[in-house]
Amino acid sequence: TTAQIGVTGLAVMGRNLARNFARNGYAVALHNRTAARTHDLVAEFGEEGVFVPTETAKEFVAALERPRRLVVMVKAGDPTDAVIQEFAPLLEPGDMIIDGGNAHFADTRRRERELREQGIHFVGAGVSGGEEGALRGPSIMPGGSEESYAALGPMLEKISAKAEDGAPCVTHVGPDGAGHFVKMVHNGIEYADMQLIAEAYHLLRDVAGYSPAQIADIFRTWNTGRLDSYLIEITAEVLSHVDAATGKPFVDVVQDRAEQKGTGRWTVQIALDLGVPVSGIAEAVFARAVSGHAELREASRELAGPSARPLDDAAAAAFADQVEQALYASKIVSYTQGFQQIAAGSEEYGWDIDLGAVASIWRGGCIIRAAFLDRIRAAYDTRPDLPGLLSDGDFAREIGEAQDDWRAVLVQATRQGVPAPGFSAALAYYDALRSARLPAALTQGQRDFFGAHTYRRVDREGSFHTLWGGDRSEVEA
Ligand code: NBP
Repeated sequence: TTAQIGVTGLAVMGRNLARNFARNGYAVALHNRTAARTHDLVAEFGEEGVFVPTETAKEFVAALERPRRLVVMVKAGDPTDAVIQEFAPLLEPGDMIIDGGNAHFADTRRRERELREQGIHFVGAGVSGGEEGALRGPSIMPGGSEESYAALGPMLEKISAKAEDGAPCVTHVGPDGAGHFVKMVHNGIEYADMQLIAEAYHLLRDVAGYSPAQIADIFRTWNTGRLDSYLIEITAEVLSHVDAATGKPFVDVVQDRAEQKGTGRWTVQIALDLGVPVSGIAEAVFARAVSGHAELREASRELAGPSARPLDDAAAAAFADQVEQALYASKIVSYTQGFQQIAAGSEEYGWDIDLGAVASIWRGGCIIRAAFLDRIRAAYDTRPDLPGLLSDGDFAREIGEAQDDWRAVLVQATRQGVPAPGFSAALAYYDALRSARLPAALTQGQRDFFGAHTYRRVDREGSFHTLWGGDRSEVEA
């Protein structure tokens, strides 16, 4: 049998992706560095579809119809380069290598450029949804050439998740590294979403005094409204779970140190390079870092805290409603920032990314899937040149309606000493954008004072410098 597609790298993601292709009627060639994984897959799931197991790179390549479609699902970084080096010499012009791993987009750009010289299409494709998504339908963010998408798109559309309106959660994001860039920002937004939810939980617990089970119910209620999303849904599941060994709430027996694999950090690093303020994502990455500083936290436990007391029952219920407003408003801001970063990357690298299409393919399959994304899609579809989500009339109105409660939540958080870095960073961004005048004028004055860095005036064109060390007269620079 010749296979229409091949998957190399059959750990949890690759295996499930291969099964997904097979279940959708494609003949799938299989390969893994360690052949045992290949044989295990066929032994366990062989009846799900047509699999062509192979052991060597040569056999694998020979099993594929031309032009070849070769999906690489190995550990990101050096293993991906090793696999490319192994297969590229065996391929012919027109063949496609699809990297579905979590590659850094700069690596994807380099690999695409190198393979293009050989006539091979390299498609860096972000895949979101974890192992369950890989099997039942992920959100897929492919970059690479138009030509490769023409050959791959229909297959990807078939195996991808479908949004509620039936639209496949895959689109050609843009050339070279565009897909992995968008996947990176997706993960950054995921970090921000998780942090905001964690803050809401923390406030409901330590300010309002609710139990994890009660908070699970609050999240379940929220999930029937505008916050309806996968992350809110699983939050309720996690919060209502009881540890079998101790009978305690599960969240109380897990160590409070959040780990990370690095895509959130990449998002912030790249945002710094691009000069895009993704403060919500940055606070989420830093919050995980703070949680991990065990010694520092231990040494700081005796630091003075506020004397305020938790709210009484009536106040707690009202506060919970306010937290919903704060969470929603902060979420609007973190998506505003994330989409801003995609727009900036698109501009910097000439990707011409359709922001509405990105929102559309995140509606299903991926971790941040939510009803909310349909609204973002609509906002960009109505106005593709939207300067930012906060410029959309509906989002502006909603955040305006939420802002009093949002501020009230932060007042309580501050008074009671509960950290809410995500909520506060989001509000600071909102207030900064709203401000007619920012203190940046003073910053410019200081820079001119100590470094003669010059400034621009509000009333005249040109660059100016004040002779701070002399008679303080102004000169044109
Ligand atoms: P891993 O990231 O754990 O990678 C294991 C696979 O890489 C195995 O097939 C292994 O072969 C292969 N491999 C390694 Br390690 N070094 C190799 C080398 N030098 N040459 C050839 N093969 C090599 O697997 P995963 O968790 O399934 O993830 C696959 C990719 O998908 C990663 O890039 C990951 O970041 C991404 N991703 C994961 C998730 C998720 O939820 N796990 C979600 C979205 C994306 P072996 O069997 O011979 O050791």
